[in-house]
Amino acid sequence: MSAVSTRTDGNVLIVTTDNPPVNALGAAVRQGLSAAMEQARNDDAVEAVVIRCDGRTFHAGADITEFGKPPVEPGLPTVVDTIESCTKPVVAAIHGTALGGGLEVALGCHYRIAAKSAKLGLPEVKLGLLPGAGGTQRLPRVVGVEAALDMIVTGNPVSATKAETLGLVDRLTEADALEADAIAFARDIAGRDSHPVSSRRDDRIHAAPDDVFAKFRQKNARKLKGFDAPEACIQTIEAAVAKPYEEGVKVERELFMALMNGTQSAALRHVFFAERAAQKIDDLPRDTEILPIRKVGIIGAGTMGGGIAMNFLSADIPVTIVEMKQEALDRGTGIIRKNYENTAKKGRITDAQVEQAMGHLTPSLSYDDLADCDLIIEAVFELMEIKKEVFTKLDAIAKPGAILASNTSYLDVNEIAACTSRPEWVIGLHFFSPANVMKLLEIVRGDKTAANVLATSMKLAKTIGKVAVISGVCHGFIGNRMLSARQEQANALLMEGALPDQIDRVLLDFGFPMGPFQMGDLAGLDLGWKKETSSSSTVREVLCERGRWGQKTGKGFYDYDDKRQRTPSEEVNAIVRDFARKSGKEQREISDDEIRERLLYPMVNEGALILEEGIAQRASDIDMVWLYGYGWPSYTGGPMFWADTIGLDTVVAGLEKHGARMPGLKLSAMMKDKAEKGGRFNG
Ligand code: T1G
Repeated sequence: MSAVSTRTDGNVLIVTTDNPPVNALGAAVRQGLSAAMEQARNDDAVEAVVIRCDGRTFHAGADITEFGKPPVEPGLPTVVDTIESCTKPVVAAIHGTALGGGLEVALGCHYRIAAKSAKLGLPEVKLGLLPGAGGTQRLPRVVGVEAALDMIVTGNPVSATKAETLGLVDRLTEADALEADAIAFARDIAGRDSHPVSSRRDDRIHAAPDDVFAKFRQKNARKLKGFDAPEACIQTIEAAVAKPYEEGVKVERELFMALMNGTQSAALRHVFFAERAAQKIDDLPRDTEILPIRKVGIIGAGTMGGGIAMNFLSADIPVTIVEMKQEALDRGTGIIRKNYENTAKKGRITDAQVEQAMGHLTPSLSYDDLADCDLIIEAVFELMEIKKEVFTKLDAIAKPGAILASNTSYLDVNEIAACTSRPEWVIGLHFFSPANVMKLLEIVRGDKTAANVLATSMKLAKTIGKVAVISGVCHGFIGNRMLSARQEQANALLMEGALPDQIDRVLLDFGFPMGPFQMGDLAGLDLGWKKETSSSSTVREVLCERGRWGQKTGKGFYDYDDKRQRTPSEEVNAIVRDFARKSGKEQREISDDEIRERLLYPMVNEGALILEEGIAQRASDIDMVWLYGYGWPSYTGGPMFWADTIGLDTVVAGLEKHGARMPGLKLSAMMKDKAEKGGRFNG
């Protein structure tokens, strides 16, 4: 059965693609569209054409699984040109999402009709690419330079309503009336003498001020730092303004191929599929029962509890939040409201949405108010005995079939589950701070966690907009366990002569939003520190004893001004040198390369051990943890994909070279074996 079929309705030829799941423009679809246009050209009874798709969406782009493989004719640029050059009017009927090559096909059409619920966009930049089928030249001619810059460089889709305002869509309709309205529209315009041809339009392309590109680059410099594709996107739109269409598409093709053959696009395509793979739990049947989560309980209204609550409130799921004392409860619910009001002030939500979310929140001082919750998440202090106390109480009050979850970030979920009579209903749901912002959710699977509890948690993660990754039980799960391996080396490098600023700069240059010592200052160096028991046994203790608790006291590893701008501290450098001398550590000049290798290679090695132990299902899951939980630069694909890119032999050689300075490191046998065989973590 061909992916593309045609039928006529009077003088209109309807070309329908049916290529689940998202009507990607793979080779068969491109060939089918070309053949359909041939049919339209040769059939005199046909006076207009409608291009539409069956299923949940219009074409959602080129088939990403074909990238990197030998090209199959016709290429998408040719298909789009064929559509555009048709002398009979072609109407695109858009529902769901017209994305990437899909929107380029629609731009090749002479008219576009869209369901009001549709979204239109060119997200190629998110794959480290740019629109490669004329989109960079046609879109600015249709919507103008500013709107095109925004759509192409951010890759964010626009609503059909916005698209109509921009002139990208000619008419809006109801989704269920789309096909009929498109055919009626096509029949209506069939008799017109001429039809708009995007590539030849110049009524909008020259309307932009000369400094539009300079201003755009300046405004977005920080956000786009490290990525190759955004700048290439801007250059193609500059070409659209400066050159005739035929010349502009040559610039587009050249830059497209350069990106396609680059490492960043390979990494970002890996991220695309890794994010979707993470949702799959290998040993769970696809029809595993999903439990309804209609009401959520949260214990602890502190920073984590409050942030976690917001995820459910924003998804219109009622939350009962419990605290021990009224004052703490008021403070916690007050911060939740303030966070929403701040978001509204930035225009990202309306005041009505603030009230709607807050309307779902029930503060309480009693565990009994959690008795009818479908899911209860504990977010109390990170101490095992406190966790056990809470779960023992929960076991007594929670209804049968309620999921009991811990937001622990390190502790043994099996041990917590063992203090209940229902360990199969216990799971770890490890959110990342700020929990209402960070996209990652580590779902920690205990030895006895039931399949329906796991599957329900994974589904719920998607409902609240999280990227969820399954982790087995070990200290620190996937993310924090690898972070500890890095921190150990960061502390060792400090003792050997590298200063906080140098170490942090190496990771900033690599693409992280901040380095280990900046992170420490942000989280607070006094976390887990007790003045009474402090004994100057680590640099961190000495800093705390000196009141250097981090940003909260205006000084930590760095000094901070009132705008929280950091400057290296001579006092800290002296403390570090003094500490090293007292610990008999010889100080030396250390290169940035050594620092990068000693911070990142042990993380990769720990990731390999995590894979060997089956704590993570697949290497790409580890990449998702680090991208969405710890700011690993996405254009390198994550630690495991990055290691594949630089070569596992390079990582193993680096670890062996620095081995003497990593006494505790256990080299992963699996990684060593793959390195010797030229293997990769990600297939
Ligand atoms: N190619 C191949 N497979 C795709 C695909 C694509 N373009 N889009 C989705 N899939 C698969 C996906 O892997 C998953 O598979 C299933 O479809 C459902 O997707 C020349 C160069 C459309 C908004 O970047 O953003 O055009 O896991 O889970 O949440 O200029 O998919 O089930 O096996 O994401 O409902 C540009 C990518 C391509 C859009 C639907 N297009 N897709 O979201 O479902 S580059 C894109 C999406 C291009 C041209 C260039 C989303 C979606 P599996 P899903 P969803």
